[in-house]
Amino acid sequence: MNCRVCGADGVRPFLDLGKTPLSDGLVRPEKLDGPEPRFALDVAFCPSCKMVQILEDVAQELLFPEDYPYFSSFSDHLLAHSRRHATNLVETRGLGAANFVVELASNDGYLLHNFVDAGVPVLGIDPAPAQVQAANDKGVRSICRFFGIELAEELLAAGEPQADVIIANNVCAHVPDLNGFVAGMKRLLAPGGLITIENPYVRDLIDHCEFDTIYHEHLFYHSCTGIAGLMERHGLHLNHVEYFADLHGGTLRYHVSHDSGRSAELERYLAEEQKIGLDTFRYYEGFAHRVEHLKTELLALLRGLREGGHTIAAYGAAAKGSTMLNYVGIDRDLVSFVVDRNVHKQGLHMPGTHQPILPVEALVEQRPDYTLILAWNFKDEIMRQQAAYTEAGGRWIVPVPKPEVVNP
Ligand code: DWN
Ligand code: ZN
Repeated sequence: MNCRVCGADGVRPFLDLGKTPLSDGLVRPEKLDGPEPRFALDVAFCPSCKMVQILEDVAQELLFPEDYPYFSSFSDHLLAHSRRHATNLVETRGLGAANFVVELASNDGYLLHNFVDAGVPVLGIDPAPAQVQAANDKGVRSICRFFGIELAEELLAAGEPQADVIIANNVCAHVPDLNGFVAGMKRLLAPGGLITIENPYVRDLIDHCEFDTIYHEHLFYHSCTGIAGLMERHGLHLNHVEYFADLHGGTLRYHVSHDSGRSAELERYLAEEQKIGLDTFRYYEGFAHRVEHLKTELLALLRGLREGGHTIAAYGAAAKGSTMLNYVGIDRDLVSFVVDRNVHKQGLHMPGTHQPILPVEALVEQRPDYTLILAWNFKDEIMRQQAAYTEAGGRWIVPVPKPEVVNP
């Protein structure tokens, strides 16, 4: 088992989530009785470059098919976060018509439209056709491609300028050739330019038992230590880091450039990661036991409610929700349906466990006694939005960090 990033052997597995369907592989009704591919899902730690990674390779075409269902614009919280980020960059870097901002994995233009509104030229790059179409429809110039060093060279050869800002949110977990991806960023970044990279923080995954954020789309689980080493190997430098506790269960935004120099905040994070041993296998080796305990607790809670005659639904046909349902073994008898605001997901079924995905109105219409929040990273926004369900007596269950019934 060689490391995907540094090539060293001796990568050490610490969690096996079993044969798992693809988390965004939502099932069409007519395909429910058909074959559904499942793949092993093992997570490991590289003692050399400290990168946490999964061991299985699933073809990108399978992970990101033509009908890839994830659209970023279905979360008000994420849209507000993105707007703040764009506005801050425009103001602090004085961006205008003479500048150029590129987003890698730009989805449906959820973030870049803020730069367009500010008169800053942009280019969105994303491999999902429907999302790219949605971005172009809203005036965000986007191309449907996977990014890497080849595309960076192609863009420059075609006359595109180097970028003053490159944004890469929730994509550096997804790219098999992470080295080619970073080399492409190095090539595309203008002198004095800035790269900002957002990813869920592997420390929160372990500390808050967020095992459901592990799925085949997410090849890597990042830390300051891992990112710093990765960037140095490509002539880039990690300069600063910001933390957002309320995004995707805990997100770090890494600031990277051609120039060296580390902020006090980054030095603090690096020292803390070393102090808690996040750069050693010891930090991960007890995690599987904690995940197994959460599974047992959640199943007991759900089975107890069902044996008491209560009905249970779920909220959020999220990729993490698929890992949660399949690993814990939450079938349609325990949870009868899932609701989701994303119209592209409604009418389909959850991977593996096959609960139907309904519009969110079904919560008030069908009034299940309890609703398990699979998209727990947005639980506050969701419970606020579904106040009518709560007022009608509906109760909420949050699965991580500890399965419990919560009152908004
Ligand atoms: O890298 C990724 C992570 C960071 O986010 C991608 N795999 C895409 C995504 O993963 P996910 O599918 O687990 O993401 P979300 O954004 O946590 O999924 C939320 C789901 O809940 C979406 O299907 C949209 C839905 N939703 C909703 O129905 N009502 C979300 C909100 C906020 C709502 O109010
Ligand atoms: Zn490595």
